Amino acid sequence: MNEPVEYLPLENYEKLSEDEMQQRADKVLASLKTRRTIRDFSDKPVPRELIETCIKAAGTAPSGANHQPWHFVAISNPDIKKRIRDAAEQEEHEFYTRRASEEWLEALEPLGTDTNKPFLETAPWLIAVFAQKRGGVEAGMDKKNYYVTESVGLAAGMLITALHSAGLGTLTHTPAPMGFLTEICGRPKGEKPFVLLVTGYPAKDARVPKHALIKKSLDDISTFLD
Ligand code: IYR
Repeated sequence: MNEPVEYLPLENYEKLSEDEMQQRADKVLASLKTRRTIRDFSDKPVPRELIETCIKAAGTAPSGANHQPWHFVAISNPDIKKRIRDAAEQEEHEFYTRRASEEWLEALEPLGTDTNKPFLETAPWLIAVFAQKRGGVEAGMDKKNYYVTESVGLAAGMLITALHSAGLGTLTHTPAPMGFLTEICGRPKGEKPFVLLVTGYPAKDARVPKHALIKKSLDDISTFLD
């Protein structure tokens, strides 16, 4: 027979007035509106503890059956960053010269991206996010995980939000394919690289493509059935 579910009272719920709720939502929006994906990073070091705190924040994300099917590898070691840059640039060269369709290259044109990825060495931290096919609610378990992509996507979004809120710039980088990250980061074969988050301070002269400032309106992105 199944064990009965054990429940605990909900704790730490912050009850706010409607005015306070709106003010909080306005503040979150104002902050998130200032987030930009950047590719020009300063080499100024960022304390490891700040990165640890942001990873802990990401680790609070909801996940299928609460299996938390993610692993974050935070890299500041210059030799490892160089290995990652070399491998990524090799893949990107293939992508830009052979693999990408005309349509894809056209979509990327306004972003000004190319094979060259100096930020992979300049930025103080790279955070490789891995998705685990198997795991479980506790470390060391080996059960099937569920909604892995959705769960890791949510955690990655929360990581970006945490890093941005902490005053860091980020680049959501997806060198394709990124299988090389599994080997360089020493992760098991059952873990799939999900995204490589580049983070640090923006360079003094950091620029962003105008294209990235186009944001769809509320009407474009939502429907209310009330
Ligand atoms: N991975 C390549 C290409 C690239 C693809 C998309 I979709 C982007 O939004 C940006 C870049 C690169 O990093 O250059």
